[in-house]
Amino acid sequence: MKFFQKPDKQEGERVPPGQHLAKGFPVLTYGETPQVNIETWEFRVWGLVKPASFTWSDFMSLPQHEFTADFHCVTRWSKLDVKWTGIKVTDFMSLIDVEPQVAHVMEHCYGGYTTNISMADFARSENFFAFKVFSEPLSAEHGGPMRLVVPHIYAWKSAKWINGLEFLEKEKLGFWERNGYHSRGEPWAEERYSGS
Ligand SMILES: Nc1nc2c(c(=O)[nH]1)N[C@H]1C(S)=C(S)[C@@H](COP(=O)(O)O)O[C@H]1N2
Ligand SMILES: [Mo]
Repeated sequence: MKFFQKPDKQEGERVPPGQHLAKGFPVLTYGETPQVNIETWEFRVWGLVKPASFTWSDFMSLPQHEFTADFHCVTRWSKLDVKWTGIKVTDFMSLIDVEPQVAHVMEHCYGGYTTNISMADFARSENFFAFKVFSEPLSAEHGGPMRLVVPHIYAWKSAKWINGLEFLEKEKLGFWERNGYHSRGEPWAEERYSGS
């Protein structure tokens, strides 16, 4: 049994260069999987924004949508048509007061992982905070209870166990970005490593 399958023609057009289709849904985590309880779950915003904190029920009172999106890991596996349930980043953004000079965002997580993204790549209506995948509550290993999904960028920017956003004028680098990964990570341009 092979772990990776060659994409067929139709699917092939949706698989970025240098990627193969994964069988199943691999888990890619650096370090331990945090166990996060929704009763005590807290999501904070800070930096160039009016500081605020949100509970699980604050998030659940926002409009919920189904999203179907392809998922591309920089370690060269992709998974097409992942079906998620979540809340649009743009709906969440309407709750907070970000200063006009903000151009970058640092995503923060339970467990300490960070990843940076430009405001232009972040504040898009096709990006979402996911709490279900394939109609089931998101498992801890896939980032439950809540993760970010940014479909148009390599999945290391889709922060699992996300619990905060830091709004910045100048770019700061997150965990993988400090360790040689590209600051943007667009899969069709194969922006895998910094300097590429
Ligand atoms: N907090 C956190 N988020 C993370 C990671 C991580 O190690 N910690 N890994 C990233 C990477 S490299 C990928 S490919 C995806 C993998 O998501 P999955 O484990 O649900 O497949 O999560 C991303 N988000
Ligand atoms: Mo990844």
